[in-house]
Amino acid sequence: MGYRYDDQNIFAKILRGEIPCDNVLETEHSLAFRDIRPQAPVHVLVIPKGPYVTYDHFALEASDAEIADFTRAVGQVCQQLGVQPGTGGSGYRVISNAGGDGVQEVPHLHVHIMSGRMLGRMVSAG
Ligand code: DGP
Repeated sequence: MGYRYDDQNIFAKILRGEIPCDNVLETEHSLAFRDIRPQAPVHVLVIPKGPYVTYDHFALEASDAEIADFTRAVGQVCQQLGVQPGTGGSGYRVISNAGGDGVQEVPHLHVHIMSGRMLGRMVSAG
């Protein structure tokens, strides 16, 4: 079965300017903004502008230009937020939830960049 993109999802509405966001970075193919329900002092979402549902969808079907832009955008956001451990930042975690087991709420690919507190182990049950 192919990927089916719902263009009424909340991030599609943000991309169309129908609802506002706290913008962190915009590039040709990507947008970064603060999560509305932050789970860490720093909690930013990075999304591609294209209609991709999950990370695997994007990784398999996006153009090289989109993939390069998105990957660079994640790096630029980390730089902008000052979280890079290599340059004195306190570190961060990048997460992308997909589907049911991944507990994905919004069906438009996004990576969470979280930082600013000790984030604990990678996965907790429940
Ligand atoms: P998930 O799909 O489970 O990876 O998480 C979706 C995230 O999106 C969740 O942390 C809350 C955030 N979110 C949901 N609606 C909005 C919104 O309207 N604006 C912003 N900035 N974030 C949102």
